[in-house]
Amino acid sequence: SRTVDTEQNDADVVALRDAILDKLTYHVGKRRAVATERDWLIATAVAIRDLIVDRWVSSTEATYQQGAKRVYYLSLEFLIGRLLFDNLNNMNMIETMRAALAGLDVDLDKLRALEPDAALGNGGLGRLAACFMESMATLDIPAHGYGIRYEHGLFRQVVKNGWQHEYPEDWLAMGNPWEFHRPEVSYNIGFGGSIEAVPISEAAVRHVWHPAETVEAVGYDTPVVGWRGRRVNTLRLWSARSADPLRLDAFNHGDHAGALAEQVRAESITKVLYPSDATAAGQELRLRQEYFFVSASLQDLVRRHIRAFGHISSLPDKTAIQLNDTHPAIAVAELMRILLDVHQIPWEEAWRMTQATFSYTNHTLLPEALEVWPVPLMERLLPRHMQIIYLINALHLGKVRLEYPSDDRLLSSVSMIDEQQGRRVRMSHLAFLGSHRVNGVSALHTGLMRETVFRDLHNLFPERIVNVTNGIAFRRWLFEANPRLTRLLTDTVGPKVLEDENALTALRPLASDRAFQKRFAACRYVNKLALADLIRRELEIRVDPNALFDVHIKRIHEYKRQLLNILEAIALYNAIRARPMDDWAPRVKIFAGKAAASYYQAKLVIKLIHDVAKVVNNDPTVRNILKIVFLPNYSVSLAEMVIPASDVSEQISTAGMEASGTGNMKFALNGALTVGTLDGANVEIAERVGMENIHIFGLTADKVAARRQRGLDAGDLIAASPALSEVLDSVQAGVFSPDEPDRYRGLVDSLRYHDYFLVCADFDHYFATQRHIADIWRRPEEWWQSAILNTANVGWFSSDRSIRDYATDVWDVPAYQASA
Ligand code: DL6
Repeated sequence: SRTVDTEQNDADVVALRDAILDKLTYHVGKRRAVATERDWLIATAVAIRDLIVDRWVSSTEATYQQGAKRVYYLSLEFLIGRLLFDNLNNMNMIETMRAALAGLDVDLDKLRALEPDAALGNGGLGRLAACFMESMATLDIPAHGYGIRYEHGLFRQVVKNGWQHEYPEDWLAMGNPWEFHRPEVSYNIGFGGSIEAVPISEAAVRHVWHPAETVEAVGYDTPVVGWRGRRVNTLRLWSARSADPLRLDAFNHGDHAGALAEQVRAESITKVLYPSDATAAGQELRLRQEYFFVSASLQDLVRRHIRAFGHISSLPDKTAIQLNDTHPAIAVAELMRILLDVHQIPWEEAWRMTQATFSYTNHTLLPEALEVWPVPLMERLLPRHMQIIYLINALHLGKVRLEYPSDDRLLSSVSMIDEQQGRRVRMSHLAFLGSHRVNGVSALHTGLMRETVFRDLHNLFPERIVNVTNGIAFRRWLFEANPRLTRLLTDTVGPKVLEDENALTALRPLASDRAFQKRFAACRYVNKLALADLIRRELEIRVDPNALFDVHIKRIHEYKRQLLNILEAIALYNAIRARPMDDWAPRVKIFAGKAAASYYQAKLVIKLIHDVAKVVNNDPTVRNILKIVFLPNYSVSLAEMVIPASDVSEQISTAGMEASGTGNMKFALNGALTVGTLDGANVEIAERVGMENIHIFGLTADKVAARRQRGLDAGDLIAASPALSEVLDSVQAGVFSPDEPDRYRGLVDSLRYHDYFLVCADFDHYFATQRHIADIWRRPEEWWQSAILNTANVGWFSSDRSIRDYATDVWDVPAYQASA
């Protein structure tokens, strides 16, 4: 049978090679002799896409035939990254493809590196959406993702002299081989205008919205391949265009730019990913983006439902719509509009259907990231929706008033209209009231939701808030990103580890096995060699792959406290200089991440990291004991390279501020030890790996709240910490910024007098914890035992588990079980 297998493999390789050549000729239109690497990439992608399409068609047909309930995931962000390896990996075709391309003298790994990242998201929220799409396909859940096909995704970060600069990213410049343009799938999206009340009986009127402006939404479909091609779902992204391509009369009169003005205005809706990541989003364009994609998606899914089931009334039985944060929350009013105005469903029934259909995930408690839209803007842009929101609110407040007749505080807290700084619509309240389930993304975060932002709504609707802790797609973050470790795992545990995340627990007994530890460490070492090579090529900095790689990669934000990390680096630098002959564990501190373009403090932290790196990396006393590296233009692909090469994972947010984190899970899965606060999902990681295998420090969320109550002046703490005093004094004095000694004066002042993120409060404990980690690093048996136990115990953080939780607790749909 071995011979039969080999022959089959050979036949597969030949068939694939022929298919690629065929695509090169007939899809790309090139001869082999003149084909560029880009041509090969397209031909390869399209060849594999054909195989995917076969599964796609059968998945779609089966869903129609079974009349299955569908899940719709509405998200303004899908941080997909590259798809070539993801698709090959899930189709189990990496090696066949490698061989087929080798026969054509083409290197698969070169093609992989050539593919642009689809960066249609800012950070964790968008990446979670991508992992969830993959898990839904893997678990055989009929699901569609809906979002925006941004022409320019998250900006390209270039660091010049330590300062971040933003440039437009251009992922579509070479075309996108994965997507299918669907010009026939288009919907009109209205904005502005007026409402006409047309009497339809003595007692009733029908509202007709006459928009002042109409934009067309056109669909682009990308197949989403589940593990082993079990199921292929659809990610449908909308692009905007104007109904009329140009005004010919104006053009013919010589007004060439004016003739295109409408087109430009329409297309601007899907031009760029909104750069907000927890910053106030007050721009009209953002609201237009939100309504645009929500309206197109709802029109599309309602049309599909009616085609499959004949009538709108069964919508909630056959449809679950997940609102990924409040960005799509206007969907609640839009579905009400469709039910009331288009299908003439009575209000009570329409509201019941809406609540039964929607559920909403909250991803942040940060006040500046909770969307509120000024009422005048809403009235101007979405007049009919504003009427509906007023009525939902009036009925809701009427019920509350009946139960709590004179509680004005309660009424204003649960109202959808915030009256505090002008009248603004609270999108979180709209999403909450329009949903049957509202979830947080880690146990701690869900608890805080119940106690803080949603406290009063939670008391009114105590069943509504549930927790679904986030997860990550192991296919991408272990199998694809770390093939060496994956091979070790399949050799040791068997192939079931690829199917069932719980199989990782079989590693536990091996954690103290020295021979296994060595094999585990060897995988890391090879990954570190590759990363060291990248650092040398990108930054011309040489790092020692035997040093401890201490990694902090994520969006740059004050609450994520890259500042705490770099201050700790300065303290370590001071200590090394004070006692250069001590037995220091060599360490490379690696940072990467983007700051929102308008977020000055975050950009200043990037500059500080570079300034400190320049001094430390060039100081002969430090020799190679400490190196500091900032890798520019952080992306999904960069994370895939860095995480498997990391020894320490920095998850050091101010407790109570990181809703979950998902990077923390990726590192732990790949065997890095976490240094972290009891924040977000770190809490649950600690529960699973055991407190002895994670390095927790700092104030807890309760203590953070208490400390903030007492005031934010950190004078007493600084005075009590010689190390911190020395660090702050040197930064303030311009030791790291001799070209501009006052550069960090404001930053240090805010730490001294307004330490909102508790950097000073957590500093000493963080510093001591880092030294403890260095001690363990010097005891390899202990280190690798701990690393292996991390990998062994974090199977629960698979996004398959998260999606199973959604399937049972939120959507009421069946999900595939490996053992079934
Ligand atoms: O739930 C995904 C992800 C969490 O892991 C992060 O902790 C959380 O910050 C992020 N939330 C957002 C929303 N805006 N903000 N901030 O990106 O969601």
